[in-house]
Amino acid sequence: MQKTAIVTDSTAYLPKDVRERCNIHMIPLQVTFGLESFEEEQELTVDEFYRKSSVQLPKTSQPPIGEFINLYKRLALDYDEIITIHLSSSISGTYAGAVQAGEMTEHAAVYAFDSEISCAMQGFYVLKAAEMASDGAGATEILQELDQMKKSMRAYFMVEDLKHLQRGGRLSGAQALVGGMLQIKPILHFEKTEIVPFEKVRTRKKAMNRMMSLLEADVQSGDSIKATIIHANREADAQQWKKELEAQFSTVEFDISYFGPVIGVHLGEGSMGLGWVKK
Ligand code: MYR
Repeated sequence: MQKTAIVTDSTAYLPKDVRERCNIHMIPLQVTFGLESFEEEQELTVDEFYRKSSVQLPKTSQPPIGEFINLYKRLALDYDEIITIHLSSSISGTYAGAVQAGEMTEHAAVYAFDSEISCAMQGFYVLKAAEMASDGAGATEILQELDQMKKSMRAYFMVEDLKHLQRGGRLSGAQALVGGMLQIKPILHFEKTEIVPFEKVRTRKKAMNRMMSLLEADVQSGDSIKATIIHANREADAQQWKKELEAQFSTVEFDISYFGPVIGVHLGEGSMGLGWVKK
């Protein structure tokens, strides 16, 4: 009998059928165009989002705390423990909301996990937690495993234009980029929950090659790895890159995921990333 419920937010971008099959509960973040707000993954598809955002500048917001409280309360009727896994605490108040709601929850212990990342990599944690929970593991065991995974979790990404990240105030250490902001395609990554520049690269192709060389270093260390390409409305490019990656890294299992509306607001269309973790 499963005693631990698994909750995440929409920025893990786990498809609905996967969430349903794996018994994963999801709380959506929101995107606002003018006076109209949409819950991503529920009321706004990725296609609609990129279409709309080409004409109007959207904003994002964390889920209202009531959403967490209501969900945890409902889950507490059936589960002893709840693990709630969220996007990095430095880029959104979502994790803080989960912690606060957890403290207000009775009849179940709520454990909030800061993924210190987002998107498909957050999804890796969620899927592992869900698999362990369905095998009957408790929160302590699951959280230990997630902490272990953190050691090998990697994600690098590039944006077409840094203005989105700057406008949303989600880029730390940006002074490292001053001077060549317009000409470069910086590779970014997470360091201690924050998005920081990793390296300055001049072209998209060079950025993609550099991400491949970073993956190569980990593959060569002998670890068995699974990886995901993440794209912001660049499905064909992602498919093409997947072919190249599969040809170069025959032992790695590759998947394709996407930067959905909330993350898309902050990165901009055309962004691409590559993330991986030890299996
Ligand atoms: C909110 O309004 O609370 C949501 C803010 C989301 C900020 C997203 C910043 C970009 C994250 C990039 C993740 C890349 C993962 C590989």
